[in-house]
Order: sequence, then C-alpha cells, then structure tokens
Amino acid sequence: PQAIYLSDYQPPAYQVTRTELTFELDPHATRVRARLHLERHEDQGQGEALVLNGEHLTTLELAIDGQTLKDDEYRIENERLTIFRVPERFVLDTEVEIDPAANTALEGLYVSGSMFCTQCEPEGFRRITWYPDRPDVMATFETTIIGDREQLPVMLSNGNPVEWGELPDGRHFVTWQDPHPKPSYLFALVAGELEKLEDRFTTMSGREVTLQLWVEARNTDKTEWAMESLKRAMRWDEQAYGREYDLDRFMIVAVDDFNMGAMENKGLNIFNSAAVLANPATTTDAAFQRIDTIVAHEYFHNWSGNRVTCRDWFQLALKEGFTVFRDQSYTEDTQSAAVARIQNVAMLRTAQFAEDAGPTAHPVRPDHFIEISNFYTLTIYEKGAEVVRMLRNLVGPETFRRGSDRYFERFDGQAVRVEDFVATMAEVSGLDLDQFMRWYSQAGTPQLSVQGEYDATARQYHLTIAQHTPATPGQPDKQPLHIPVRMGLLGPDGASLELVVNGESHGTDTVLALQQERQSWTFEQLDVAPVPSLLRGFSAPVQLDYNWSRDDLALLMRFDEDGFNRWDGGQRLALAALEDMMVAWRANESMKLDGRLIEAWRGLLNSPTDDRAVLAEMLRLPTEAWIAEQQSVVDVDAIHAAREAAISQLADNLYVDFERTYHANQLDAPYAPTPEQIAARSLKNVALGYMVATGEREPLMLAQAQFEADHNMTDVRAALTLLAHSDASELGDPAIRAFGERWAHDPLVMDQWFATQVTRPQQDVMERLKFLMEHQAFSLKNPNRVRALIGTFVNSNRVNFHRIDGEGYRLLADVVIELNQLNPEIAARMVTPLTRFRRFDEQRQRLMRAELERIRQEPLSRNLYEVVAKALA
Ligand code: BAL
Ligand code: ZN
Repeated sequence: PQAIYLSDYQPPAYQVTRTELTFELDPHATRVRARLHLERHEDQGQGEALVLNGEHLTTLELAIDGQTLKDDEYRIENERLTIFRVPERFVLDTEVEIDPAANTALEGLYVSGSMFCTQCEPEGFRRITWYPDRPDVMATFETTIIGDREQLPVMLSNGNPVEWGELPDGRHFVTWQDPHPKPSYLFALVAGELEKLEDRFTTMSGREVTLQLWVEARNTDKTEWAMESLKRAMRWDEQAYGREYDLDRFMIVAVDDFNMGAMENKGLNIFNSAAVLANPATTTDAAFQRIDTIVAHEYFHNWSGNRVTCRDWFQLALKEGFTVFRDQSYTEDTQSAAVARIQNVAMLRTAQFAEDAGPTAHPVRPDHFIEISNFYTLTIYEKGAEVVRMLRNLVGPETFRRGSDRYFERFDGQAVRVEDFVATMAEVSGLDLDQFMRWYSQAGTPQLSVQGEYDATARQYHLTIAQHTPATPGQPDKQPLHIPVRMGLLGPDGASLELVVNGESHGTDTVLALQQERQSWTFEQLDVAPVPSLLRGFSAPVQLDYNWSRDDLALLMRFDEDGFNRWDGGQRLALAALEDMMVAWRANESMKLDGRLIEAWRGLLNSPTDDRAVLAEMLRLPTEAWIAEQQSVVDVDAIHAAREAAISQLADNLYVDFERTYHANQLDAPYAPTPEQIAARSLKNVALGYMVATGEREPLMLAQAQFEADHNMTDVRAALTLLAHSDASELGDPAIRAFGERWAHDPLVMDQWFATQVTRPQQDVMERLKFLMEHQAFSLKNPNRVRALIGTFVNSNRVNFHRIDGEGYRLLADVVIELNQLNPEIAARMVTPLTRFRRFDEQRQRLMRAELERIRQEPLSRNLYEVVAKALA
C-alpha cells in the first residue's frame, strides 16, 4: 500500500454543486442511482479527466448529459473511475449495486440487525456510489429512499423530508433535502422499524427545532437522558460560543453495530447505542456522563466540523481537537470541573503519552498516512484538544471567543486548514503564533526538567525550565515549542505566596511562556524557600520532571489552590511510595507502604470537603497504566504486586475511616445522574473497595447486600465487581450467574458483564475469557462486544494479558487475524497493545514480536498493514 502525503495536496479539478441520490434498499442488492451536477473548477485547465472514488461497487450504468459512456471513454482501475473527457459543466448519472448485508467493515451502507445505516467518515461514501469522496467537495444533497413499507417504515436522511408516498409491491418512498452544502463524509441514511422520542427546542433567535431520538422498540425506555443532554448542549453552545442550530429538525439514531462512538452527519447523527442509550437500571454513572459528553460533542460538530469543515483529512484535528475542547468545556461547566479535568488528563497522560512514545506516534496534523481511518487517535482528539486549550490560555477567554466568532463567520461553508484557525487567533490577539504552530507538526511528548534555587540573602527564587522533545519515528530532531506553564509558589505552611517579578506583582498564579530550550525566571521578595506548584490545571500536554520531596508533595496535596495540582501532588506522592514497594518486591522483601501516604489519606478522609467528587479521585491510587508510563522497562508484575499491597495496607490502616465514609455517603433519594449524587456514589464505592481489600468477610457481605438491593447499575456493578474479583467464589459465582441471566436480553448490560469478568486479577481469568468468547451473547462482528470482552482484557488486565507464557499475546493475535477479514478498522485498533512491545523485558518483547510477525504473514488490510509495519520497522 502507498502512503498519501499532505505536500501532494491538489484542489479538486471538479466541484459537485448538487447531488441527487436514489436508493432502492435491499439487504443483498441495494441499487444506488446518483445524479451529480459537476463543474470544472475555475482554476483548472481544460481537458482534465474526471476521477471518482468507488469501492465494492457493481457498476450498472454511467452516462454524461444523458449519453451512456462507451467502453473507451472511461476506465475503472484501483478503486477509481476515470472519465477521460468531460465538458466544463455537466450531469453525470451512475447506477451501482451494493451488498449492505455482506458489509462487516461497517463503513458505507450496511445492515445492523434489522436496520440499514451508514458510516461515511472518513471514506465510507465511496462504498455507496462513485463520487469525489473528499471533504473539500461540498454539495447540496437530495436523497430519495425506496424500501419495503412493512420492514422499513421509517427512512431517514439529512435535512428535511419534502415528499413521500406509496409505491406498488408494498414499497414506499421518501425524499429528503439538505440545503447546506456538505462533503460526502457527512451523508447519512437510516431505515428500519424505529420508534421515536420527540421534543422541541427554541433557539436563541426564536426558531423552533424538532428534536427526534430514533431507537428500536426494545430501547424506548432508554432515550430520555440523551434528549436532556442534547437540549443542554444546544443551549450551552448558544451561550458559550453564540452558535445556533440551523435546520428544522435534529435527529439522533441509535445503532447496535458501530465502529466509532457516534457520527455527526448533518441533521442526522448516528450513534453507537452504547453512546446514547441510558437508564438507571442498566447504565452506570460513568456511562451517563460519557453519553452526555458524546451527545454534546456530536452536536457541537454542527459548527466545528460541518459548517466549517476540513480541507483534507490531514486537518482532522481542526474539527476534532476543537470539538473535543468544546465538549470538555461543556462538561467542566455542567459537572465537577476539577474531576472532569482530572479524568481527561489521567487518560491523556497514560494512553496518549504512550501513543506519542510508540511506533505509531504522529503529529496532531500528520503529514502522511496509508489509511486515514487509523488516525482517529488520542493524539488527534485529545492532544488536539490540549493544543486548543493552550491557545485559549495564551490569548485569554474573551479574545478566544472573538477569535472563534470570526473563524466561524469567515470560513462558514468552507473546507479549511489548521492554519486558518490559528491565524484567526493570532489576528484577534495580536500574538505571534508561528512557533506555536510546531505543536501541530511535531510528534512526541515534550519533557520539561525544572530546577528551583532559593537565595536567602537576595530573598530570590530562581526557576529554570528546560524542554526536550524525544525523537519519534521519522522526526529525529525537534525544535523548542511555545509552552504555557501555569504555576504558583507555596510557603512551608501551605500559604500561596505572592509572585513578584521585576518588582511587579502577578498575584499568586501566573503563566510562564517557555519558548527557548532553557529559560529562567526570578521571583523576588521571598522570605522562605518556596515549594513550586507547576503546570497547574495541566496547562500543557508535557511530562514534568521536578524533584519534589515527599513532604513537599504532601503539602501540595493539602494546600495548593489549584484543585488539579492537589490531585496530582497526591498521585506523585503515591507513585513515590509505590516505587519503594516495587524495589522491595524485586528484592523479595516485604513491601511496606510509606506512612506519609497513609497519614495524608487519613487527613483527606477526616477533613471536611465540599467536593466529594474530587475526594473520590484523590483516593484512587495511580493506575497500573500510568505507573508503567514512568518506567523505562515496564515491570507488569512488580507494578501489580506493589499496587495491590498498597491498597491492602491503606485498607488495614484506614478501615474505620473508609467505613464511616461508606455509610455517610448512602443516598435515600431516587437515582438521578446529578453531579452531587454521582460524587456520593463514587466516594461510597471507592470506600467499599478498600474495605473489601482487607479480606474481611463483613465488607463482602455489604457488597452482596448492595448487589441484591439492586438500586441502580452504578451500585450493582461496583458490588458485582468486588464480589467477582474476590477469592470468595461462593459469593462471586452466584452473583455473576444471576446478573448474566437477568440481563441476557440486553447487549449493553452483557458488555458490562463481560468486562467485569475479564478484569478479574486472578490467573484463572484466561479460561474465563476463552469460555466467554464462545458465549451466545458474544460476536466478533459487533465492535462493542469485541471492545467489552477482548479490549477490556488486553487493556485493563495488564498482569494477565502480559503473562510470561505469552498466552495473552497469542489470543490477541488470533482475534486480530480474524478481525482483519471482518472489520479492518477494529482490527487495527485492537492490535495496539502488541505494537508497544519495545517497552517490555526481552522475553515479552520476543513473544509479542513473534505474534506481530505471525499477523504480518496474513493478507492484510491497509489498516492493519500500516500499524503492524510501523511496529516492526
Ligand atoms: N467524526 C467522527 C466521530 C466524532 O469524532 O464525532
Ligand atoms: Zn468528533
């Protein structure tokens, strides 16, 4: 397979001004007629051939201006249709046949259960019809759908329905018009036996919008939450960004088989059912929150993505980074802001940092790819959002809003580049953002090494920060970046100190603009040696290295005015304590947890707090994944052993505190996914987890009672996990059985059942996993099942996936080889843990590499080829 380069970009030779589509739906033989109104691009010379994309199409008809093309007037080769000579302005008619039921890749038009649905981003539309399938070709669409009246009573597409009626042979039709020119990746079609929840929204200028959430009949009791989220998101986007909805209706459809979380098709968002369906009996708090975020994210794309779209797929972060930043801000405004930030950063600095340090590392704007579907990554989405957040922090919130207003106004209806966004921010702020642009072109996580020196005589504190970005594949040498470092100084009593630079006060919190490889700042008028609080709010996506003492960390954890850094101080203190324990484990000595951590936690559990959500986060030890990120050679067994021992010692020492916390956070009120209730449940279940870790019988009985009380899925799942992961199989096994029988009819709950079982830390989990792969509720064809069972095991049960006999690796490779045939996009995602083999000891490296070599022997999809080739390079 060939790579495609950003530097080779050419504007399209022809524009489609209007696209008319007619679908005659049939599971195995759908006919698609397309009438494209084309015009030669004004800058292009005469005689340029017309080239269209198409994959898996059986071509039945090709005609220009009503004349069927002769064999020597066109060529179909390498998934391209080339028509040698075309007029300046013309109509192209095509008819193709496609097989949606055989489409297990879930790109283009496919069948999910009894429904037809589409996924066109990034390049799925070419599996539907011949088309210039690129985001810089924007046309209005008119779509007629013809289908069986009984089986497909509801048939939806983008925009508004303008005509409908009956046809002979039990069929009917509906025609949809979308007046907003759009690229083909935003096209959508859904047909099936669906029911709707309907609501209304009045926009800020007084326009009435009909909101519809379409689901299969069995899911009608799971639609309310997403509808509430949608209305909340619509209002927020008006208030925070001045963005108003622009069609008469906004539709969401829930689909069971879906590669992504959801898709922002114009006026017709299609959602993975896991990212939209919720009710208290089946859905955890975390899933409620995730749904809220995803509904908002897709809605926000209507402006950041649809009205202003990407010129080419290298610019993907233009819409994704900005939209993730927008959904993060929405969550920070509507939930606990500190917890939202903590959770996002925790994910970023484990998973995204790992990606940035691995063989598939790429810049936020890549400059080449083989398969663009492989670039829907944490780097594009999450680091892309961090880059936008840094911009906002650099220019200030008011200026950022003026910049975004100008960006939307100036580029409305256009397909643009990252430069257009950053240049608009530079223009409104007057800042020079040339160096900042390197964040888009340089891969890798910058490392900041910080040194502080107090000069008592001069009453000065000198802070020096050096930056270094490690080499990544294809980018051996890196340039210094423009990095905003938010910081403050604390006195030995925890008080925030005034920051005086060159005689000028900056309050107790300031942003340092690091632009050189090494830079120093001097803070004046200080009577004591301060403790620096660095990178507050995680002001830049960097690895920070500063040699805090454990007492300093305990001080930050207790007193820092920045909530994020209080959490981070606790995580760093815990990490230091865990490192001692890993050393002891390797030396075969007993692992003793640093008493400072125990005392710090005792303080947390006994100090009054008005933010229980943050407290719950602070009482979680660093994850195994984050601990692994800090090691040069990952020692999975030591990490697991140390972390388990730390949990058990915290539990033994603080039992009464956890017990009190558990009881104090019981709720009487009916379930609601409000921030207050979520915080209480989170804290209560964290406390119960520690109580169970003592190995005592009593807390296990509390877990069993909580499981049987069946109050809501958050509490049931937390209790089930504790029971199923304990050695008390007489409690765990019946609970697993009861849960599986009760929810056998609900695939989204069965996904939780799968995930709970395969995160069991004991070694017998591998047998359980193999058994569950044969379970009737499991299917390799459904991405949610694959993620719940296989994905959870390989990503969240590190100690068993990395078993030294290599059985975990073998199992994953077998699955990936099968998925390669069925669904290349999912195959390429699932293989990720094997591609990180260089992080492990020699034996594991050898075993993982051997599995990658075995995969490479297969006839590989472009998706999997690109990832495996990079890993083995
Ligand atoms: N555009 C693909 C799905 C999403 O990011 O919203
Ligand atoms: Zn998105």
